[in-house]
Amino acid sequence: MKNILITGASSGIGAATARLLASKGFRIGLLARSTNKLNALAEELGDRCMVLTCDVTQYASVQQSIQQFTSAYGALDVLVNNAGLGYFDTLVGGKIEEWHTMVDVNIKGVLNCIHASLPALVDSRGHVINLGSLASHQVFPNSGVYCATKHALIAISDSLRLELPDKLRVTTISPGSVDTPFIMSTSNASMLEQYKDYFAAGLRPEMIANQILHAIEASEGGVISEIIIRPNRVMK
Ligand code: NJP
Repeated sequence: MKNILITGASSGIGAATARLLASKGFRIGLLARSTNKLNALAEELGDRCMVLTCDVTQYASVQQSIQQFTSAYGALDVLVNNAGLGYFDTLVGGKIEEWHTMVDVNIKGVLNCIHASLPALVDSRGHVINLGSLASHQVFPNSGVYCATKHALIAISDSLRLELPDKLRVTTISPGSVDTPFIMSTSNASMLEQYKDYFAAGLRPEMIANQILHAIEASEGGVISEIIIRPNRVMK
């Protein structure tokens, strides 16, 4: 049974993934900042999971969480780098603090988790799964900085794969819009109004969880390096 750490497990795709993987008998580390939400999820999932309250932008806290996880479970087999956020806005009207936050969480947070867990992952010949996006491949209006952060994840995934081809499996999961609280971070009221229904009509988070499970269960000798999953509708 694999030991799997999921960042951003308190909500949306991360919580759906934790539910699915726990139902398959994996041991799960639930990492995010919202302790109450994580505790509620842990109660639902039973004793095969642990709560790790952590802000991925804080390297010392990430290190401590990974240490806690490996001490308790003996190994780390899969890191799901799912914590992330996006603020919809134009570049011209955008807020610098929001740009910094997206870079801090979506890029530096992912790098913090990879750096702190790489020795354990190499030991277990483990698997890194990074939550990219269609925005890793395409630039959409009103989300330039978010798209830049998700483009960076492709470079990070590809670099890991190139450097450690026989020691690490690396997968990028790139969804289109998913119906989660993700869009609610947007502070620009007219953008929120513009995109709310669009995200509500997106993929179900459970569909992304299924793809993460599929990548984890892929047979040895082959690696699913990327999965792109889009809602089957016309893009506006
Ligand atoms: O969003 P949401 P999703 N430290 O808001 C956590 C990507 N994606 O599930 O800390 C630690 O429900 C936050 O936890 P908390 C997206 O870019 C989405 O949709 O307690 N954790 C929560 O658990 C992201 O990478 C769509 O507030 C931090 C989680 O992140 C991933 O999917 C489309 C944190 C966010 O849950 C999951 O997003 C797409 C921090 N500093 C890609 N900051 C989409 N929804 O349409 C946030 O292509 N979190």
